[in-house]
Amino acid sequence: MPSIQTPDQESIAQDLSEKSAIKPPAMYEVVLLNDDYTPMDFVEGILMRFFAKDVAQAEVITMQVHHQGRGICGLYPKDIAESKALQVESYSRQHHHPLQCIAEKSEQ
Ligand code: TYC
Repeated sequence: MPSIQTPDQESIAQDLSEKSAIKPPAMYEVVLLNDDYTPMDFVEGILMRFFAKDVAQAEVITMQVHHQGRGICGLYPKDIAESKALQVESYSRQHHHPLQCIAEKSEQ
């Protein structure tokens, strides 16, 4: 077996190692959007129930969404982020609130 690779073999080996390299999963932010109707205490409850925030953290994020239009609830792998966003919207509709929650790919 020759130890020196031809240019072709080299580029194939490099291609394979790049493809099989173990990368951390892309992370997604779960984001709450502001609206004019959902009560503040309901949003705080969402943050505690679905994102394990304590009261103080929930108040800070709720006010951030209220004043800035959006706020990050947490960072998760894609399937978990999408599932949480769906659960939050479903729970909100069950309680007749229009709260919107989305999952967005993180740039970090
Ligand atoms: N803006 C809402 C109000 O004044 C409160 C609110 C906060 C709504 C955060 C949605 O994600 C939200 N009642």
